[in-house]
Amino acid sequence: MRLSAEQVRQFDENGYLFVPDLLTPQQLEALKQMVDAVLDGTIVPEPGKGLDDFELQYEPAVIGSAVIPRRDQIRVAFHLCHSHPFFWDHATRPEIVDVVESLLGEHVKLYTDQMFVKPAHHGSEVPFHQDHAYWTQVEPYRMISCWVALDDATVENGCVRMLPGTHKQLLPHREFAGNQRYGLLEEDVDASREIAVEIKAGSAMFHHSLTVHRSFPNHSDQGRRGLVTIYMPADTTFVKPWSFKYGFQTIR
Ligand SMILES: O=C(O)CCC(=O)C(=O)O
Repeated sequence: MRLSAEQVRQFDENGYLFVPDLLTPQQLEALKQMVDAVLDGTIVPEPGKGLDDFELQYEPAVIGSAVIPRRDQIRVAFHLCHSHPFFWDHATRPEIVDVVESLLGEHVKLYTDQMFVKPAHHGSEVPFHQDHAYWTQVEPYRMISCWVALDDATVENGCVRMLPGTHKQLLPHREFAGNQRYGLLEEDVDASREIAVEIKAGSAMFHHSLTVHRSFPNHSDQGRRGLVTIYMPADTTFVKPWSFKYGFQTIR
């Protein structure tokens, strides 16, 4: 779906855009089944990738627990689209890339994906950050993430929270201890402007790589998974070396 001029204007103003019903119920169901299989370890990456398992980050408070299922111990799964063709097909879906093209122009490269799992009861927070603080190898500072909800994302289970209009400049980030080693503190931003973006499963939010956002821990009974695919304009300049092992392929 190409965006309307009004949707592009909203994105330019806020630095993010909600897109309802991006996936059909059938597409969502197929995606959830594959994600469950990744989390349960019942599928493995495509042969030839040199990987025994997907690239996973675990929740430190529960890693290795004998009583909590593996799927509820995982915090983030990285680079699924580079490890299994099903997720490549998701990252290059016309429904998503059409929206990205409306925002970035007609030549688009795929960077990667990250699945933020946030399991029920012990999903941990993601502190305030701008994605581009991790990607300063590329200029201009303008990449796009598509965050697709696999479960209903609510205030209770830790939906993503955006600071509208913060996509105009890169803020100095700090080194943190813990999972997310680099981010912003509350005092670095105007947190009073924060919007909790609740998203129904199958719907999506697209955000600019400079828009400040975070998510809270999940203390609820409902898991909250979001699959994020990340794109850059194909004419991006690499101002510093970025030896990303999967490379950056032009997908449109
Ligand atoms: O899903 C989350 O909780 C965080 C998402 C995020 O930080 C991102 O999409 O860049």
